[in-house]
Amino acid sequence: MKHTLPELDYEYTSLEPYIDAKTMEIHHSKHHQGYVDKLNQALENHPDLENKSLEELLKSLDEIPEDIRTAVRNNAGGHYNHSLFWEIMSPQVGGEREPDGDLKEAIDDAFGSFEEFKKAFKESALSRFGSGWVWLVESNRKLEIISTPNQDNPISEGKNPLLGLDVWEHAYYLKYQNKRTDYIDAWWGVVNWSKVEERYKEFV
Ligand code: MN3
Repeated sequence: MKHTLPELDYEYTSLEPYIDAKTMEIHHSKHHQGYVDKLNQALENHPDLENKSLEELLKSLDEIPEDIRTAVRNNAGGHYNHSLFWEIMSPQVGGEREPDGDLKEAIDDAFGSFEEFKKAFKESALSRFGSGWVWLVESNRKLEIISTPNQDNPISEGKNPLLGLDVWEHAYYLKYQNKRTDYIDAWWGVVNWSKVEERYKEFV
């Protein structure tokens, strides 16, 4: 079974002005497609791995044959990370965007408040040197913020990603150039918290 590029639930223009259409188009149709293609290529002569889910591949990277381990790590990671990224964003429908219900409670418990959470998340995103991701993860029924380099995924550390922000330059450079901080501030405007809460409920 070949891995395929997931379709978006919205248009490339839908996240404007927070994320511009050109960035969305290149990011989805070129970058993400590239991870999917390279993953399929890496798995081509490994029928035993072809039917594994991305989670299964990422959970036990040390069981992947050495000659394709790096390719799987980068490209199964890239495929999973971007699929999650598209899913936890949605067009702005007006009003303040905030977590709700059990997830809100868990965020308040772990970080003090939503504002404190956003501050810590941003700090982590700004201190990630070079390319990588920042995550809100669930681990042993607790929420944490972690960051990973390249396309590494929290699943490989035994943690469940609920929300992830891509801080590779390709995610923001066209619109925000070197201003990663503006990109992070804007991004809160398109986070789909009900999707994040759905994921949270799967794990707790
Ligand atoms: Mn990306």
